[in-house]
Amino acid sequence: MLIRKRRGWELAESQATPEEVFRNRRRFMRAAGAGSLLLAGGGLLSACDDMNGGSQANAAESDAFDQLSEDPSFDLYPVERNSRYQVERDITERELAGTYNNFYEFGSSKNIWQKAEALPIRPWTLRIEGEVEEPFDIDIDDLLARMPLEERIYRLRCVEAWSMVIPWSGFQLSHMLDLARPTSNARYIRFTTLEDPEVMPGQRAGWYPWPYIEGLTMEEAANELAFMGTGMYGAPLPKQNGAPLRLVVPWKYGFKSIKSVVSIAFTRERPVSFWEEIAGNEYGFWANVNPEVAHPRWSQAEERVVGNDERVPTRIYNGYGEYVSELYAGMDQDDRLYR
Ligand SMILES: Nc1nc2c(c(=O)[nH]1)N[C@H]1C(S)=C(S)[C@@H](COP(=O)(O)O)O[C@H]1N2
Ligand SMILES: [Mo]
Repeated sequence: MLIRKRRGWELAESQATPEEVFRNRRRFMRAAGAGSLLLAGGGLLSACDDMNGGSQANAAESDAFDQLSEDPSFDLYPVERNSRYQVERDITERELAGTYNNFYEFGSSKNIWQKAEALPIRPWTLRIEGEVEEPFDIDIDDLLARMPLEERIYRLRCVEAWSMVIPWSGFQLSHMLDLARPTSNARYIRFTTLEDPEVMPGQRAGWYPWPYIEGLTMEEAANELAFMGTGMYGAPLPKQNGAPLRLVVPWKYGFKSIKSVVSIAFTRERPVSFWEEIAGNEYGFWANVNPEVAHPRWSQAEERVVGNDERVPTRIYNGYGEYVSELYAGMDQDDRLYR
């Protein structure tokens, strides 16, 4: 394996590294999904269960970040790191985070980054609607100019039992709540991904309930950890990672962190999310990371660290219990995942 490990404290280097250097530092990508966690059974075609990955197909030089210098928000980054959020594990190699992705709009393998280059990210308008004082549209670059951008290093735990550690750039979701001015009727937020089958081949597959939708309660959205990602590794968000705007909720399984968001709607009723509609008994609304509640088809007790394939114990709320366990006090263990 040719994957060089970068220690957490080395991030400063990558943060300070100009895009030129990143782009010239192209690496062979072999590792990632190769051969791990082959599961028996699994007749059901659904959510995120491409568990043995697909990035081994990508055993060539990747230009996974070439697009970024053309992004109009390029000069906003890097942004200052918020040191409140520490992760004791190594930061995932940038190349891996940018080439081992789940983005079903572009296909069900992990190797979709080239296809995602077709995603048009400008102009990009975010619609704020539903139970708000006044619905409005905001242009992504106006939004970026108004939000206090910061960097946060968060764990990412996919329901497929692999994990990464990613330095996101973006802003705390609560700042956008202030901007949106929800009414007292708002109990949930429904996030929606762009729908455009012309550029998203996965959306031509009729058996999925497009567009991708995710939801949070207002209390979850107001939690300090809830974050809107606009960049990563000190640069704008690559398209394959959900440019220009995606949710990042690190205490929940990765599928909750919806990519390429075009609408944020405040609702009275709990939204039904994309994977919940496909298989609600496997991918519930709450989807809080919980080593004790197995997925119906596999254990969640351990996770595979993408980059070195180490197996480590999964942590309740993905290690963020001190921030979020209050939100679920009194809720039944199983309900946290399935209901
Ligand atoms: N719109 C959309 N958002 C999505 C997905 C998707 O298929 N479509 N996949 C989810 C899953 S299963 C995971 S694990 C994360 C992966 O984010 P990353 O590719 O940036 O690591 O995105 C989530 N957001
Ligand atoms: Mo996932």
